[in-house]
Amino acid sequence: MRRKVAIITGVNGQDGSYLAELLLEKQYSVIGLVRRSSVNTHERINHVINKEGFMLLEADITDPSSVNAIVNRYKPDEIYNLAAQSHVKTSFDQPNFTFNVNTLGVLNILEAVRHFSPHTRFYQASTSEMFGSNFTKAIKDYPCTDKPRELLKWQDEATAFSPNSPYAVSKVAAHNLVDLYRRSYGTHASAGILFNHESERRGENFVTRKITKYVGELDKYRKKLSGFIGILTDAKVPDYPTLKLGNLDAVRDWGHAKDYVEAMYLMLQQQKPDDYVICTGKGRSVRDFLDAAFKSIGITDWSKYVEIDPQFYRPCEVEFLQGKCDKAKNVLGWEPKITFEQLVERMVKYDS
Ligand code: NAP
Ligand code: G4F
Repeated sequence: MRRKVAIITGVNGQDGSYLAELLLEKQYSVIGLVRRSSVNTHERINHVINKEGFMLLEADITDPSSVNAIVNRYKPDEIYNLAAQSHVKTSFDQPNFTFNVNTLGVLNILEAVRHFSPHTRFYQASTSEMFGSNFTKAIKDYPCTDKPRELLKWQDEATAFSPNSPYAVSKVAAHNLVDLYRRSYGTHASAGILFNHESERRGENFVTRKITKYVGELDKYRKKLSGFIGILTDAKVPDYPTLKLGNLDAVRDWGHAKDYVEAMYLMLQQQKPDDYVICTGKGRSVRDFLDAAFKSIGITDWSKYVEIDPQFYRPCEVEFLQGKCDKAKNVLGWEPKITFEQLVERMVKYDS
């Protein structure tokens, strides 16, 4: 049987590495694209590089020549575009670069598909950041109980976009291009509106991994110390450096990346291209994440370890993201498997 061919851009990123594993398990030939670097950036994919069916090629998605040449040569069944300048705070400092990669890069791939491989199915990594401060709301009544009325808030495919960063604006523009190419040229292009997803492979400057790296290191240090001074209490380890963070009240809907790449794959197996929200449905604050991470190493009061540093505030913040993914559940049959508690525990354990 012919192996399906898939191209993954951003294969050495968090999601790219999980998706490469998934597609190889499904017997795809996977072509992973990486941009040129003076150092080795393959840390997350070292374990797949020599697997049968995997090939690594160099291409920068901002360079149409390299994109055109690869799409024309391999005419893949599927392209998953995961490459991006994906850090929201960085996008305020490097807006042009962010637009070049996140918007023009997408245009380059869509054009390459249109001209050289129109049968190719395309996945675009859209994001819940596109909703910005917007959400849909409803009041839930409990008529037969004394329970107070509850205000419910969420974002789904019907919620209007209201981007709050250059990153989010660049992703809205790319999202609109996907829709335009679908309607104009019949391109089989789908966009996954993914809420935050993390993992043991998450970049170290995203808030979850920044926290678990710190907590993991602290755990190792406390264990070493307890060898000398016995069982440790909640009391702060003397002279231990603090963890400097920004807005602790922001709410995010955090899932595990391994579950989310499954949704990407399912989107491209559908007859009809479409957009899907992918999330867990449960928002938690950065404080909640801190609670869970510190609790996993036996610390309930983390206040002595954490310091607010305004340098991590953003010029414009997204305060609340909590998705509703009924469409993905009904059409794709997708549901997240890894819980928030398991996610935090896995990340802290990996970093300890
Ligand atoms: P990530 O770890 O930052 O990976 C992004 C990858 O893109 C990196 O490997 C990077 O290469 C590559 N890249 C950047 N610019 C490139 C260029 N010009 N040409 C080729 N490759 C380039 O991000 P992620 O968390 O895996 O996210 C994957 C995608 O999903 C991104 O588009 C992101 O915006 C989107 N997304 C992520 C989340 C989330 O919570 N993780 C949620 C919604 C949407 P280097 O390794 O060389 O830097
Ligand atoms: O971990 P973050 O940097 O992720 P953010 O901004 O939500 O973006 C991530 O998720 C998006 C999906 O919604 C993706 F599209 C995007 O590519 C990326 O993967 O920040 C989460 C929250 C923010 O509200 C931020 O202000 O944590 C807050 N925060 C507080 N202290 C911090 C810090 N964020 C970072 N990165 N570093 C801090 O010290």
